[in-house]
Amino acid sequence: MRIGICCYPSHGGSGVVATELGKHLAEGGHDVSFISYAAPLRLTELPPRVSFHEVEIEQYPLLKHFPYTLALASKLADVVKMNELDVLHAHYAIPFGAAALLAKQIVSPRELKVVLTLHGTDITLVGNNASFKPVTKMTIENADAVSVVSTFLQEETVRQFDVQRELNVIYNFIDPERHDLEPCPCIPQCTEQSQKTIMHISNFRPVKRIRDVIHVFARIASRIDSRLILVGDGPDAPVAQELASELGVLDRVKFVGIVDRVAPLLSKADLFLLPSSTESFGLVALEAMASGVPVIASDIGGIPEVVEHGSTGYLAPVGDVEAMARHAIDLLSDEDRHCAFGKEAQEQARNRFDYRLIVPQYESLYAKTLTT
Ligand code: GMT
Repeated sequence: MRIGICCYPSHGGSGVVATELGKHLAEGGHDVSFISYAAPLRLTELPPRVSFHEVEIEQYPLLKHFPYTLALASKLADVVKMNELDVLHAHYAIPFGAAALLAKQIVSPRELKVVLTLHGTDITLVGNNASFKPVTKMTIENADAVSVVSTFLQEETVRQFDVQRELNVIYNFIDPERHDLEPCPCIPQCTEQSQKTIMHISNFRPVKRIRDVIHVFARIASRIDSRLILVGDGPDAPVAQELASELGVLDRVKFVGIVDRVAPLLSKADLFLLPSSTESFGLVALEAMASGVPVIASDIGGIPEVVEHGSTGYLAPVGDVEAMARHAIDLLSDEDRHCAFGKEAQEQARNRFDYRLIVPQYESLYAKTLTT
């Protein structure tokens, strides 16, 4: 098939899923065209059968706000015609789903199928905002096929947008080999390493509850020799720094910034924290598990579909930093249990979320749209 993928190129989970999906599809023999305003973070080089098309953003004095969605729709239509695409796969309803539907109209009567993947905040936050809600609903209703990244998001989409159509659950995925390249974190943590490494990776937006990350870490650090590695960047990064200083743990917090490969860092972690207020799936939690790192997270959204309380990590109510810290301290103080959790996390990540299980589900969805 000839597939176009449009997504956010930045370090959010939807861009990561879209990019890795495109690369695996190309490995499987499909032609894949990425369309975005910048090359996606994990598309550092172009593998065979992959092309990248940049949406140009120009400023005109007349336009106070550049209408990116329209420029994107025009570019999508151009690439559809030029590369003779069969399917346009939009990751995130706003603006990609809407722009893909516009492109479909532009190229009409040429046949083009639009597949939309809803990732989470496009339903729970952004797309649900009154300024976008009618467009989000129209996009979900008019795409040729829609997938969602968890059963939670499936139910939430129906609840918030009152849509009747089929929403196919296709989970996020990992490439086990990528995590294999790194040493199993069980080895250093159980034999040589005395200082424990706690890790958090995100885009530092309010939904990630960065303050909770610092509060949980401060409690852990008061009982266990440990350091906190913060990976990523975003508006709440200064909040983390201020609070860590206030709580007297700043010297044990390291800010790594944005990285394109998280597996090497995860191989150094003993525990991963994800105390988000909402999370439709939690791709970073899955990546941590794939590296054998147990997860302490909020019992919210799609996280319980990924992290199993009491065997691959622990879940606690949103904001319950006491419970999260208690679970973390208990786990880090019991080497046997910590190792068992790490191994179970790695096994579940590989048995349930290997890309070889998930990518064919997208291929079937594309094939289904092309036969209807
Ligand atoms: O909030 C983020 O982490 C970014 C966001 C995105 O769209 O890039 O992530 C969402 O999509 C990921 C990939 O499907 C999911 O794993 C994340 O859980 C989801 N984030 C939220 O729902 C907050």
